[in-house]
Amino acid sequence: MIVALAGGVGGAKLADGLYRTLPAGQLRVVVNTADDLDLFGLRICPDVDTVMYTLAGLANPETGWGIAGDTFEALAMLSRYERDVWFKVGDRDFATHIARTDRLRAGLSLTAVTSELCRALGIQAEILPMADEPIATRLLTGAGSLEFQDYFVRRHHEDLVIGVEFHGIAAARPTSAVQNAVSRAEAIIFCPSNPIVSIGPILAVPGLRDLLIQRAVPKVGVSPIVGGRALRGPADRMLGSLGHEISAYGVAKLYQGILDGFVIDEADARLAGRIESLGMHVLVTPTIMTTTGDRADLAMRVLDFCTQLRQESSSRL
Ligand code: FO1
Repeated sequence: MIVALAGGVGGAKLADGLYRTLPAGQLRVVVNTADDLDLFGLRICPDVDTVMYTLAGLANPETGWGIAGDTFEALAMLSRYERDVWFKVGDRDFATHIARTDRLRAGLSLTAVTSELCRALGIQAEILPMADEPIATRLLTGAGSLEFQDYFVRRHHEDLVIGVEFHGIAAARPTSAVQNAVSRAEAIIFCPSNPIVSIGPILAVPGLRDLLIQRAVPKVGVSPIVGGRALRGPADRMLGSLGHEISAYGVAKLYQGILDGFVIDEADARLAGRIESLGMHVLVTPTIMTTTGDRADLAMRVLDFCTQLRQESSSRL
């Protein structure tokens, strides 16, 4: 069984490749929940839903988030009622949030509700929220402290980020489902998600980083930065404004002491030596996932890399 850590669209693509490559039931994806928000009285979990829709084959291929072919009639009606509709929730997507909120209000945990939704969508992998407690990323910017989706969607992630806070994180604990997944994993893969606001919150759940460090199995990350640029979103600018190198090396350095392998794109081959000096093995390979075939190809290469690391560590014993 393989565990993947993922945030939004980039992470969901590799999770999908792993899902299509591994035997049914052999993938558990631990997903960031610090982007979650309450809107129109509903609980919305964008990263959980992005992974869920992607694995179910429902995701909108143009945006990577939301549902393919969704309509926006409910949002248009809300606009007539003069409600602010900057966060584009489609009609079918609304149904997910209604079902989730209904079950949360009935007393189920986010983990249990997510499991119900995944089962209903026929997903044969476990999608595990990183925690059941509500956690909310806030970005400290020149325009003040902003809620994550306010920064990301409403303000088009244009503000310079000078600090990041995960509100509620101190009270959070790894769920028993996440603990169980990590303790049974044969390999752990950090998907190419934003290391600061997607993987960062997962590692900040008290106790989770140590659980990962303690596991003596291959732990491999895939860089979301290629040629000094984020494949999507603000990861490159965020790394820079927070004082990190804007490169695959800058990402690897954030994972130093946790990962033993790092996958970088051929465009970044010259960084391999520096990343190895962080104590990681490096795989240089094409990492850009344009087609669904690319997802499975990358997943296979990452899994082969894990097997190679496992063989090397057992031959050293
Ligand atoms: N991203 C956008 O850029 N604009 C949107 O209007 C938007 C709406 C939205 C609705 C539901 C959902 O699950 C995701 C949505 N996203 C939207 C994506 C989301 O804001 C980000 O991809 C993640 O939070 C970052 O990982």
